Amino acid sequence: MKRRDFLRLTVLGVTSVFSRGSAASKRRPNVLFISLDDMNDWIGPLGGYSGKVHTPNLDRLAQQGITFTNAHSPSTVCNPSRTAIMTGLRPSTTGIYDNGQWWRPALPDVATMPEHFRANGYHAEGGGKIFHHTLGNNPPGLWDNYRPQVQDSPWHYVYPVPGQHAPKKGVNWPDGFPLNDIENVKLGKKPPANYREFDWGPFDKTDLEMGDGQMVQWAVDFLKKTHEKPFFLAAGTFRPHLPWYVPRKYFDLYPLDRIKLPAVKTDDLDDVPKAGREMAEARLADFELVKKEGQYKQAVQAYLASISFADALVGLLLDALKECQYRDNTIIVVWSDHGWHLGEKGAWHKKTLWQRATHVPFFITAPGTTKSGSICDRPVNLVDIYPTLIDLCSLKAKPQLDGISLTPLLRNPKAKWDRPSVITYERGNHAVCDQRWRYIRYNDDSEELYDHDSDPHEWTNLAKDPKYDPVKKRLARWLPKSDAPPALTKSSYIFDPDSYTWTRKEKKRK
Ligand SMILES: [Ca+2]
Repeated sequence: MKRRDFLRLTVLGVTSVFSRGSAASKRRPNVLFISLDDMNDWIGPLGGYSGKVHTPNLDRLAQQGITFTNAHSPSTVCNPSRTAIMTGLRPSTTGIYDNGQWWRPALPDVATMPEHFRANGYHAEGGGKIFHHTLGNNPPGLWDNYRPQVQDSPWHYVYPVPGQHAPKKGVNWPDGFPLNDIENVKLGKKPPANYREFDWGPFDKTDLEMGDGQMVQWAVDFLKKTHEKPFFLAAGTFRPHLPWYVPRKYFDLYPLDRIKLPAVKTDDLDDVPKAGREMAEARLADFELVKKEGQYKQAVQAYLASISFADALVGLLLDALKECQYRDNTIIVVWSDHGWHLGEKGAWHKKTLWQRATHVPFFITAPGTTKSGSICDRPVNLVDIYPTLIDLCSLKAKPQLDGISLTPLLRNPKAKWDRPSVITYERGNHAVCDQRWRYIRYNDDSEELYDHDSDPHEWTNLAKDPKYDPVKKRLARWLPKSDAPPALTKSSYIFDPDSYTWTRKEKKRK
């Protein structure tokens, strides 16, 4: 080796050691963690709606970083999905399968994402719907500061007021309830299954007057301030969750004569096993009521308006980040807790294992790691967020988590990726999705198999065709090895909102 080359290598070596040292001493990245509620894939970057949808801010976000076009939620209802995302543990590991269970008493020692960030020197602040919104799911002590949800709807009757963990008394009915004028809703009769949320219509309010808008304003104010520690800032909107109340201008984006209804095949469920049909039919009466009342287009319009409202709120957060001192050192993660059926496969609501319920918006912008405008069609799951953030923020590893870090895909969206995405709804029912197929196995061993290359609507169940046995076998290997027994239901506890404690009810003595 010539002396000059030796010197050059030495200098390079010294330089790289130096830069590693300076990177380690550099402030770790902040995280802006945005959660959306019940937002399916009817958004610009995912193209799930056949008409024109207005999501300019999610479109802009897609341009900034990476869009996962084949991302799925861990479950298809709020509490199990959010518990899985925030603990990094699937429902089949925790036994949290539905909204009728409290996650904290079932998992007293599990460190949730904000707790793990705090244990690693971060300031963690949360607002709005991050964990499930009903009483008993937002225990104090998870965050350095938590700003409870402000509701615009009757959900308020079970929800704490800001700064308190106790429930607010009384019901927050909007003037003129129900705005959709459905008689049964007015009378509080079934169907619908839950009349308190079964409503839609415009509010004459500004974005920031809405509960979600107030939460976003709080997050914007947070970003404007100077923070000593790196932060994990979580902001969760409630829309597009029912009831679909949003400012009027979002309804005006979707004239009724331009509303496209989802494609539905009339005999679609004939080749679906009983377990799947029961999931589809759980809210059949709700769907029939929508149609009988002549409200189908209005409901689709209101859902789209709610998507566009939530999109505008994401835009306020993106703008605030762009204008603040943290713009170059903040990771942005945006996700929705599951999708929503508006008639696809005859289903209304969530709680199925099909594409419209499991396929979700999911975006990450990680300065220095993601490239702008990347698209990744590898199958991923939101349970992967926790290990990904551990990786990106150099937090202490948690090898027991169920997901895996997505950083290889953040760097190279086309990286080889054999791992499918697994979705669970109730005990022992799972879907396994890879880049082409969806395999569903229910807890009675009945099955479905769909080929997305030829059947994007999942209309033809191929599970009974022996030709596809190798596909089923390959995907079945990824089914959870065990299905944890369900955690205790809420009825097993007495919950005291003032002390925020859950006490097991004593078993009745003879
Ligand atoms: Ca939800």
